[in-house]
Amino acid sequence: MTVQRTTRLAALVALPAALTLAVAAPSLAAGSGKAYQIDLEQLNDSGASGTVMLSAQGTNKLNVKIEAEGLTPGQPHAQHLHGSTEGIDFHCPDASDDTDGDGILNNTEATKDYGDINISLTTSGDTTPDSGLAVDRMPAADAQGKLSYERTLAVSPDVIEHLKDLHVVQHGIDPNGNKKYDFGKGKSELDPKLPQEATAPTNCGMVMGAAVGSVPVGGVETGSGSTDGMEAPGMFAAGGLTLVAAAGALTVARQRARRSAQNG
Ligand SMILES: [Cu+2]
Repeated sequence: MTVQRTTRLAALVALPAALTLAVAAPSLAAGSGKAYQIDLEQLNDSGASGTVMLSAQGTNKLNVKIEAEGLTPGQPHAQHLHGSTEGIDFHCPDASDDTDGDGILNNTEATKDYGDINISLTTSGDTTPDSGLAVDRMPAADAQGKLSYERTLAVSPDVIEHLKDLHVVQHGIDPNGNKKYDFGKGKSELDPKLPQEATAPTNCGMVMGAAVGSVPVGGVETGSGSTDGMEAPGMFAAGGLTLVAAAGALTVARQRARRSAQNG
């Protein structure tokens, strides 16, 4: 009798624990690899900041969550994982890397520090460096300059292995505060048809520390587990800028940087 009651009691006590485990199971499964939090810090005095969570899922999937603010309102922001998965050490640049001294740290100057595009953080489709300026598949900031992004990407095991060697960079600045990309700071060094404002980096973040199984920051919806990514409706209605044309230029710059990285 006593034994029976104890057993029943144990079962009752165990039940909430089992429920808790069941609820926690998806995130445990998602955290079967490493998870890193990254703080995005402004470049070019942009005032753009943010938080990123990179969560490995197994050996070939990566969940990326970004919550950023202070971006150019209503405009698309190209965003990438920069750096090398081959043991080359890159880092985020600072103002001293403005080597031509024109007051703007452009992508070419910054690439010496943060490396080539490794993964393009698009909202759908291709994520290779070729989509680096596929602006119709890049997220746009809302009217308040805020941007939310989440996508689970198929990646190579190299990426998971070297996750902490990669940096997150968002592009697009608005020094004159007119809420669009204009030629106030001249032409982009990547493509003279584009404003420098559209391609210059606005922030960069490096891995600050491991946080396996920690809760994503910023309250982004979780648990999709899909590799399709999250589409933000109407994000490019206000875009209109032909950044796609610069994709080729960026690819050239990337290849050049890779060669110099290999040579150096
Ligand atoms: Cu980039």
